Amino acid sequence: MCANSTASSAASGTDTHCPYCALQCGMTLIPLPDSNETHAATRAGVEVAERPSFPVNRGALCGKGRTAPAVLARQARLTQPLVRRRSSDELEPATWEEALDLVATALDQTRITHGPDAVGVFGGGGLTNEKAYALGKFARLALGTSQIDYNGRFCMSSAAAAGTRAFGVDRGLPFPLSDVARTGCLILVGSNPAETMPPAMRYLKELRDGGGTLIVVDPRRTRTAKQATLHLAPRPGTDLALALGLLHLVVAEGRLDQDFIDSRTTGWTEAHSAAMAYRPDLVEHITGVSERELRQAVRLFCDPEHAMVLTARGPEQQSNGTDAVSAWINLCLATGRAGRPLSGYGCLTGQGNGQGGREHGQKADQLPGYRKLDDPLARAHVARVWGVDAETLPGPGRSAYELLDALGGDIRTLLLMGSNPVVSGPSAAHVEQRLRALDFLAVCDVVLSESAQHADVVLPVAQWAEETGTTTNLEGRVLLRRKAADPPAGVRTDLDVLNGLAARLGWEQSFPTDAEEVFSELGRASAGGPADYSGITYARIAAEDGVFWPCPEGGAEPAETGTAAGAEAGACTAGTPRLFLDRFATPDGRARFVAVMHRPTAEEPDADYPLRLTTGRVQAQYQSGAQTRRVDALNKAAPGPFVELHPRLALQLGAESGDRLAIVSRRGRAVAPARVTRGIRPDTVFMPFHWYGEGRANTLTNPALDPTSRMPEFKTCAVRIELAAPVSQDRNRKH
Ligand SMILES: Nc1nc2c(c(=O)[nH]1)N[C@H]1C(S)=C(S)[C@@H](COP(=O)(O)OP(=O)(O)OC[C@H]3O[C@@H](n4cnc5c(=O)[nH]c(N)nc54)[C@H](O)[C@@H]3O)O[C@H]1N2
Ligand SMILES: Nc1nc2c(c(=O)[nH]1)N[C@H]1C(S)=C(S)[C@@H](COP(=O)(O)OP(=O)(O)OC[C@H]3O[C@@H](n4cnc5c(=O)[nH]c(N)nc54)[C@H](O)[C@@H]3O)O[C@H]1N2
Ligand code: SF4
Ligand SMILES: [Mo]
Repeated sequence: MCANSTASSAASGTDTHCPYCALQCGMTLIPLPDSNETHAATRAGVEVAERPSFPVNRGALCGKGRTAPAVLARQARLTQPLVRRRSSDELEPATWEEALDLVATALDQTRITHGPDAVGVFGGGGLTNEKAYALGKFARLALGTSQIDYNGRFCMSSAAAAGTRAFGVDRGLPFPLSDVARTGCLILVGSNPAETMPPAMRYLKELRDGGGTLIVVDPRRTRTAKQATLHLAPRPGTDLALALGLLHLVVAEGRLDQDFIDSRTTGWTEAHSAAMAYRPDLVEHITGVSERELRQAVRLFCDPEHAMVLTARGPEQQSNGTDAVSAWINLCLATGRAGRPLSGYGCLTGQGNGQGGREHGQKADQLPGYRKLDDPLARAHVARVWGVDAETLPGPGRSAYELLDALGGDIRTLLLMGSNPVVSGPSAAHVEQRLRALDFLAVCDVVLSESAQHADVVLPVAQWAEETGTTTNLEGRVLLRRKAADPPAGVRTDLDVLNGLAARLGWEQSFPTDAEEVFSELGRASAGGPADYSGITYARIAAEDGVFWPCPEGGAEPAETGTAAGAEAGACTAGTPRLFLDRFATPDGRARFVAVMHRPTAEEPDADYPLRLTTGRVQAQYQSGAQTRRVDALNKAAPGPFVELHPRLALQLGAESGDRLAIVSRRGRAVAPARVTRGIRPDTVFMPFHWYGEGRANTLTNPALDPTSRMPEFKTCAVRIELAAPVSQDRNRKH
């Protein structure tokens, strides 16, 4: 059926993409000649080579991509199903038959005893489009539950919500990433690509080399911020006030693009009145960014012909995240920096399939093609493709954190596929306790993650280089990950797992195991929706190094479908590389201003918890670390948690680099060594969230949710710091 699904044995290697982040760097996997059974335990049968022809990363890879095959080796991963035995309360090896029977029985029993909504499903933005689609369909069809959501809720959901309300559709970047190098001024808000997407840094360098300017907004002086023309370092959680303050100055300094506002937007009057309250002195008071810096930012942003704003998790993972992104979008609209070549707003999506994973139905309120579950026409269309009555489809369910919080309450059984929330969820000790309170937990994973360790049944699955599937990168470019090696004996694909469970629940025919067959069904289900994939085929992706959605079936040939600007750029003419050049995706074709006002974070510092904790990433570890903490080279580069703090704060505490510090919030206490640096605000501390145990950052974080996106406030909570262990007396204290 699928020409690409057999392992390539070509000595020249197999072209594919990295398993990790949303840049989805192109790479070639070369078979290792001496990969025999002995070697297979400790190393993979392939190695990574550069693939310079792929236009996004042009050959460059970060250390995670280069070492990704290490997680294919047998010793790093699960190779047989595990079942918790009553006698020992331990996970012990089992056959696939037994494991699948147990899971199917638990799912079925829960439905019968407590109703279908007592079964929960939790997915991941790292799953391929085919898996995400099949998982959403499995929940609605085979389980009949409304209770499905996924970890993308913790990722870019605030930007998605703000993008949809402004532009009518949410595609992370509405233009190819390479456009960034040719704009006049780029504002990067709470984004640290030097750690999180290193190969993208070349576009920032090209921008600077070509005379463009870069503004970085980050409470920390990151390696990205060090490249900036101007670095603004607001207090965490105050981006909303900052963007409103910039808009206020744009008006005050006569920098509005009134023609653009009149011809291509609605809602300016209200947004304008809202912004007028944010005088520079007030904004300086809220954010800590000086009036002089605010004025400089407005000059840099408004002087050139083209300019862009890109947000990432900094402003988004806040209880005011959706409004914060709206405020940045308003700034773009008021200055005519949207819907034009080389200008616009975008969000840097995070996970490998962070874009596609949010389009095809593993989200609580969603049907494939970015359709809404509460839209009768969408229900009718998808029900037709699935061969069922639309009446039988459940309605929208709870958001990710609300779902996790309900485990052991009205949700009794959970199927977890593609996430490790015991490390990555907010208030993680509580999440862990909720997982333990379930009647039954089934986990499909590649490795025995910290969450899988709580399971009743663990199903070991194939990954990345061992199976074919598509992902959609941060530009909305649909890519083909090709199979390059056979999985170890004993593992099955996620599609096989869903098929095996569906068969036991009486739905086998609806869950094919061939990825290309699933993709073609996904295309039909998405037809006519905002994220229309119906014109995309594996062959077309292969021929064109990716196809940008929307790409309806029967649309013009690729070269014509690309807009004039797309054709001009040369590299990418497949599908729709650039959105909004003629009209926005709203009913009237106009972008919508949203009148937003600043509001403080859910937990402002006080006498007991006087500091702000923010969290994020380091280059050598990925997310919950489930995969990258199994790679020696990456552990060497980033061995464990730490807490970054300013020398002035360190002095107050009597601490220096290396001292064990206890960081305490209302949720709990974490311990990590100090890393003293001038590159952070003195009122703020930072921890990466990649580790479990005493250094787990998410023990501390606040699950306060944004009212629109339901995003938890990962990027700000109030903490205090104490020395965790006596400091030796004979040390020379200098900072
Ligand atoms: N090495 C590595 N790369 C990754 C990942 C990984 O885990 N490791 N994960 C991938 C995924 S899923 C994602 S979502 C992306 C995330 O990519 P990024 O968003 O670039 O990563 P973060 O480190 O979470 O946050 C970015 C910056 O936001 C800053 N920040 C904190 N609070 C605030 C605030 O209130 N306002 C502003 N303006 N900035 C703030 C932090 O100091 C940090 O430098 O990375 C992807 N790439
Ligand atoms: N404090 C704090 N917390 C955060 C964030 C933050 O900035 N600060 N960021 C949030 C963000 S943006 C994100 S995206 C989340 C991510 O956090 P998680 O959802 O925990 O993400 P991963 O660690 O990537 O977990 C993916 C799991 O799926 C497994 N896996 C990989 N590939 C496959 C596959 O093909 N099939 C199956 N079945 N399993 C697979 C991996 O082994 C791993 O166990 O963390 C969030 N948590
Ligand atoms: S930047 Fe992202 S996609 Fe590229 S090699 Fe690194 S982890 Fe992989
Ligand atoms: Mo993410």
